[in-house]
Amino acid sequence: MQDNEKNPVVKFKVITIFPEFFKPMLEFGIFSRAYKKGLIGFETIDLRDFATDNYRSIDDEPYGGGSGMVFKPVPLGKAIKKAKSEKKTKVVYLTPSGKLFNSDLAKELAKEKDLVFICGRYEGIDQRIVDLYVDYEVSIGDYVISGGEPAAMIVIDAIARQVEGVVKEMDSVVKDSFYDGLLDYPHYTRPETYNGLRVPAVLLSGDHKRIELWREKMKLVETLTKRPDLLERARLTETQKKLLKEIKEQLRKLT
Ligand code: 6GU
Repeated sequence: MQDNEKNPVVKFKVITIFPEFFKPMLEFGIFSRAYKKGLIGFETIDLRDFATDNYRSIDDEPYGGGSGMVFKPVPLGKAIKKAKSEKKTKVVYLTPSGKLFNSDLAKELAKEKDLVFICGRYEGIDQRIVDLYVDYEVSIGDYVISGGEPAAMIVIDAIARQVEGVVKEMDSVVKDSFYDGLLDYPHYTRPETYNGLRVPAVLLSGDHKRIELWREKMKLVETLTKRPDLLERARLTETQKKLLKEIKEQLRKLT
């Protein structure tokens, strides 16, 4: 898959044995629109093109024995060198042993101009590639999936959303879950009553100040009830701290 000719804000390059995996990203949704507008660059690099034998083999048995196969350093090293055309390229290796990906890391990586992603398969890649070339080892969660490709898609999409202009209204990115370390407030649309459940009255009041306050409060309620761990790390504003105190007091009264 070749990159478009425009001058993107961030360029993503993915080293993979399954380039076809990424085609839908360029066909549907927000990422595809940003790519077509030239805001973001995207390119896949087929690892097998860098194989050094007639069988196009890119993996081998692990030294020391054991199960699974390991990506050989020679083809992968060549693919990385090809991908690292620009000086300031950063290399991201997707692995369950990596640092847990989150909104802060997405924002940090969105400041880069040129990012290369290595999608592992099998037991992993030769450690010397990590030692020599990898800047970030990134995991998408505490579970194992069969290859780095779906993880790369997730990480790339999340980074792209932080690039100015990719999401039409940056306002909606700022209000997304996690942007300020909290979960989002609940959303409602027509009809007013659905299966006997009414939309919260405040949202129909037309009183924007009250609606804002309700939403701020609900973000805290959502986070407190579903992800209390996030609250410990979130840097709350004075207003949020006050609201949280009120919420906790109300909850205490209920129990
Ligand atoms: Cl990045 N890759 C694989 N294979 N499994 C994972 C992962 C990545 N993150 C969590 N599990």
